[in-house]
Amino acid sequence: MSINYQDHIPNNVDLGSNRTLQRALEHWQPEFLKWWQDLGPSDFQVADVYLRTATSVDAKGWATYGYVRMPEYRWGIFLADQDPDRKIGFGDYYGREVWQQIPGEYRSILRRLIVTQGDTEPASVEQQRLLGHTAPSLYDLRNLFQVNVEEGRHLWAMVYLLHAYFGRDGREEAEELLERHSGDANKPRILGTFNEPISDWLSFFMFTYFTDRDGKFQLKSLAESSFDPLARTCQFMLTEEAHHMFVGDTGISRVIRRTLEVMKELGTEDPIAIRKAGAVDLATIQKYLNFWFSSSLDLFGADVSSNAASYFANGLKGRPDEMQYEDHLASGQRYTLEVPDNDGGVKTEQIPMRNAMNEVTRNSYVRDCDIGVKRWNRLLEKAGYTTRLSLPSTRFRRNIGSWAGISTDPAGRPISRAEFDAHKADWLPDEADRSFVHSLMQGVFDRGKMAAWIAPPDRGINNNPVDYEYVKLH
Ligand code: BYC
Repeated sequence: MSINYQDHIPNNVDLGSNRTLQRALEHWQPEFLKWWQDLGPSDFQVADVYLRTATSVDAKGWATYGYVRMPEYRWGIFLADQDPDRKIGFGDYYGREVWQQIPGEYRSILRRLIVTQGDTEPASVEQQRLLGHTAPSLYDLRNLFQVNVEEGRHLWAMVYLLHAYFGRDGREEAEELLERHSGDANKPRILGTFNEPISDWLSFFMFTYFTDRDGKFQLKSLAESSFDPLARTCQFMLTEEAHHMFVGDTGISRVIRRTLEVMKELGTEDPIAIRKAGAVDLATIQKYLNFWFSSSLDLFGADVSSNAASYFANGLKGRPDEMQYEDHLASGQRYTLEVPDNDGGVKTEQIPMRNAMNEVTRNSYVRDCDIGVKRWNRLLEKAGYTTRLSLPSTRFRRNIGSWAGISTDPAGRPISRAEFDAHKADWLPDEADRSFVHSLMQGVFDRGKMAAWIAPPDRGINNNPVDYEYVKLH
């Protein structure tokens, strides 16, 4: 079904034929807009931003580009087309018809999953709300706002499911999605990473590389769901999500490229000299990487999870790209896990495969993260330097799962708390690192100009030049 833009809420779910649902969502819409004004991007609401807007769910030509004031963005409800032959692809209901309605016994766990997913979307907008003021260029400012409006749309995607399939409970959850706030001591966002401040652009690029990539893997897992409307919703969200990770990937590449230029110009790798010249030294980049990667690893949940086992059994949430696995039941298999032996070492444990689904997904995620790191390292190699960036071990600085609270070095070697504390500033950004990075954050709003700590992108958006007026400030 094509997207109907005449409706108050653009949609391809024939909202007009369900007056009750339409009214409920129209009631939520002003609350969303109020939230956007209060906690969305600070200022810039009257700027004309060169944004893409979804106009169809086809893989080709699904979006148009044009100047939009953010509060006028057409946030809508778009589900990938229904496949009438789609069957449940894994778990105890393998091979049966997918569900168009939720079986009563799974209502509350499915609601919890949808709420958790939904909660991350406005959280990230809240985390990034002040970044516009320190954008390194109009190109970057536009990308920030593109990411923000699409996270807003992803919130709409989850709110639609809550309203359409969960009755009164769903409507209440939708309201609460606007009541919890990132970093709020009394009503924080559900998952840890989404309460971390993002107050500089290096963190923003790390977040869009590492944390949005968690989004990719969670959405892929939900796109396999036995509950078909959720699967179709997530399929389309993945189309938009790709750009967010691109922003992170190219953002980090551009920071590194600029650092390398400065290293070449100065003929030194000395971090102090590089900082003095206004670029981010590689050690600091590694520390930010360590911070955001380890925080994002926690988002996959515990490595041994009975929740994950029941999601898999019920078909509600599977493995990303389930098709790549031979055995879609995973009932007799076991998974070998490395866990702390509580004596300063490591031991292995065998657990049922279904209980290890969070870990399986986390492993796929780590492999995907590593692709970017390899690409960044090629920049270092080509420039003739031996320093390399790397992902820390999945045991490092964990707060969820078997390694939660266990001190290790970035290689994953268990160490004493005292040793960890002694080295902490070598591995993770400290106050001095953060204030240095903050000192670089000065907004650059002249057309075609770029802050000195980051290289320009290779190309602009939608075939426009890099110096295009991506945001018209008034
Ligand atoms: N922080 O059995 P466990 C995105 C909770 S990002 C705090 O280990 P389970 C985006 C967990 O909720 C993708 N709490 O975990 C990116 C559970 O609580 P309840 C977001 C945590 O349930 C950038 C309890 O611990 N989508 O889209 O197997 C910008 C025991 O849980 C954390 C999803 O997460 C944590 N890190 O799996 C914008 C998908 N980790 O329920 C957007 C939906 C776990 O007992 N969520 N807990 O009170 C899920 O699938 C699962 O809830 C999780 C955890 C993967 C998060």
